Amino acid sequence: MSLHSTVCPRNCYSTCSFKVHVENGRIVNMEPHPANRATPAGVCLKGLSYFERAHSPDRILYPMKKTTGGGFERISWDEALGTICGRLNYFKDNFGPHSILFYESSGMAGMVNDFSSKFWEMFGGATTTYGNLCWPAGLEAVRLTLGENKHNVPWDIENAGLIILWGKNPVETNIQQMIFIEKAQAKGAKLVVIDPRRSLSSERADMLIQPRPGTDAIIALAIAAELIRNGWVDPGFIDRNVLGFEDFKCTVKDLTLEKAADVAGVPVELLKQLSFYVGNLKPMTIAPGYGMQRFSNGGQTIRSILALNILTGNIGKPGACFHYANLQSYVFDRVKEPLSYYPSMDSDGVFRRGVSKAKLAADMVRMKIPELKMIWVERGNPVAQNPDSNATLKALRKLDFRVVVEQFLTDTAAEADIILPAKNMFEQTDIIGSYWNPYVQLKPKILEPDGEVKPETEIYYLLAQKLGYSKEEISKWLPEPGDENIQTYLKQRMKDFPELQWEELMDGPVLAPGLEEIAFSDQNFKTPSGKIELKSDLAKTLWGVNPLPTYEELIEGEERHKKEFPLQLLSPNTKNRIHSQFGNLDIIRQFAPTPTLEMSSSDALERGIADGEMVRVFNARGEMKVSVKLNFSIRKGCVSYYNGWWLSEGGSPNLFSRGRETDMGHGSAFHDTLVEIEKVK
Ligand SMILES: Nc1nc2c(c(=O)[nH]1)N[C@H]1C(S)=C(S)[C@@H](COP(=O)(O)OP(=O)(O)OC[C@H]3O[C@@H](n4cnc5c(=O)[nH]c(N)nc54)[C@H](O)[C@@H]3O)O[C@H]1N2
Ligand SMILES: Nc1nc2c(c(=O)[nH]1)N[C@H]1C(S)=C(S)[C@@H](COP(=O)(O)OP(=O)(O)OC[C@H]3O[C@@H](n4cnc5c(=O)[nH]c(N)nc54)[C@H](O)[C@@H]3O)O[C@H]1N2
Ligand SMILES: [Mo]
Repeated sequence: MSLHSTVCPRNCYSTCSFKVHVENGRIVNMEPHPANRATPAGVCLKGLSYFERAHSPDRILYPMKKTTGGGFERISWDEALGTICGRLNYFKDNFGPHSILFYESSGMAGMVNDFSSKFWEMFGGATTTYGNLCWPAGLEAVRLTLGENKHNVPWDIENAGLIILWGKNPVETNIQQMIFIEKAQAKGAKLVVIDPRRSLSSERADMLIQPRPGTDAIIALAIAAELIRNGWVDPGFIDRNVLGFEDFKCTVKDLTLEKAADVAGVPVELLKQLSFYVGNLKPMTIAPGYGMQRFSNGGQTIRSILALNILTGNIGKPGACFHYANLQSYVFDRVKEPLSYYPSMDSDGVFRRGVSKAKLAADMVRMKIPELKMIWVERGNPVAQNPDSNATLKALRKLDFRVVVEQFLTDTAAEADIILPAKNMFEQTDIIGSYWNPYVQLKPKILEPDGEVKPETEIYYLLAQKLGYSKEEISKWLPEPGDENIQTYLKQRMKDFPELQWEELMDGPVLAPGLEEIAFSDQNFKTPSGKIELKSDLAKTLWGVNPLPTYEELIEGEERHKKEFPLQLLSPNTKNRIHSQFGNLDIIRQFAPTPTLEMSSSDALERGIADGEMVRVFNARGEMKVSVKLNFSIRKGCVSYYNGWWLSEGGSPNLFSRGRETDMGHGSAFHDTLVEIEKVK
């Protein structure tokens, strides 16, 4: 038996460290890794399901090709790569390399992913994507205001006197954060949750405010105005550090709590109480979620909420923090959110072209000169996870050829002409950063894959050989097959950081070099003015939004749509999945066997719908039939359906979402979505 330290590479805040015991090529046990102060409790249910996931009978273990009947049959690697090579050459010769779309997403984190882009660069380019489905509106909002995305270490929340989970549901999405929240509560901290749903996190809270979705900015701005009126601000901090306070004060001065309560549909008493808390309970940590910024006004909303930390001086001190994203552990790769990759001839003479992830379907169809002919999908499930599933299916079907690298037969893999079997987390060495905990972590290769699974690096290497590139040429771009070559590459990259030693990383997590436990404690802000930019001219220049934080009405929330499709569809994350992963495993299915839509009893009553009945959910873009669960915990006028369900399991919430970008950062406004619901007769 052997024991290994490793880290979960899923796209999740926690990025838990854990130890695995391996016997006869299989995992037999897992335990928490005590060296990670942020994740001492070990992995969640999904982590435990890695037992099943690694050896699931449903896992794709061999290259497959689509049969004429629409099913899949096993083929050899030689045939798979030969076919792909033929198509790549044909499209490149006849239409140019940009007729091929390289689509990658967030299914597996790690530095080694960079080699995928290297292959396409070697190939002569390809159309790629820009933006991101997840968090970029908020990232850009924080970057514009504070200059950088970083926050205090997770365990610092214990020092807070007031914690606001503003549109974040850590009981499901960041379970380890609850450890520190509960410690703070034990010391007397107040916990406030702001969420249209009575989420599992709100069960632990002192106060729950349930706003109409997309109205958080007006709540934050009205509270800001109240703080200014009552003198509950920190003038010393503002004088020293803040640009634009007077302008801000001027724009919010007439905004009342009554007005915000009216727009957001919440009791004004709660806003009064919350204003008092924000102004008087110190220090304050606000943990804003990513769910809340997936609206057309998402960036401005995050800027508005951040204003509360700024006015009260709750930045750069223990317990005082805006916990959006902590990118301090990405030491190798300062996360760069590309502003845009519109077709351009760059100064290096290379033609680059990108499609927006948020508008994937529409952009794919729109591409001309050259038109898209082929897609290569890796680490993503765009049919289920990108907006407007029906449009995505249509765009995929319009292509001549589709390759999907996958572990399971997802909705996207089902569209492929060729599926290549993808590695899992135990089958290749990599280094993993986290956007929440502050460690650099090593994920060693500890299992030989079942079947004929190969990591992407090897797939690309073999493909390059098939395409006729010489060994010398390939070696400029890709490592030779074999995990030892990956390790050599990672060790090479680590040379810049003497604090990071391979042997230590093999034992467990290592704090990121240069880590600031209390972010911004030096009051150094990397904005154009060097101050916190409450007023950001860059916000206007780059994104055309007001330089000051403002409240903007949601686009799809206009009255004309409200009549036809009166219900706002929320599609939050569930503890049972990471997006579209894990739901197909038996261990998870026992807790979530079938997709269910949550609806308020009062909306159901108006439609003659009873608990447990089948309903038809529909809007202009799609429909699905699922069972309904009635409760009083969701705000009237909203319905909720977890994202991650596959179309083939009953329906994705993205059947209804529109491909639309957020106000900044090229994010995706998934939650600006309206539907109607009727009983299935
Ligand atoms: N178990 C699990 N954990 C995960 C993930 C997962 O899929 N499963 N995904 C990871 C990833 S990639 C991400 S991006 C994060 C997301 O982490 P979170 O942001 O915590 O997750 P969400 O469920 O998207 O949104 C949180 C809450 O926002 C609420 N909400 C929706 N609209 C509004 C609004 O207008 N205002 C307010 N105030 N609240 C609103 C929802 O009801 C939901 O309860 O989680 C990460 N962790
Ligand atoms: N309606 C709605 N839609 C949403 C959201 C929402 O809140 N509402 N949230 C959005 C957010 S925040 C995110 S982050 C995205 C996530 O959406 P995606 O980025 O598409 O991620 P996943 O669904 O987690 O994983 C995609 C696939 O990667 C595969 N995979 C795992 N490891 C590997 C590997 O090593 N190699 C290869 N080739 N494949 C691998 C998995 O099997 C899985 O099928 O969804 C977005 N979609
Ligand atoms: Mo995400």
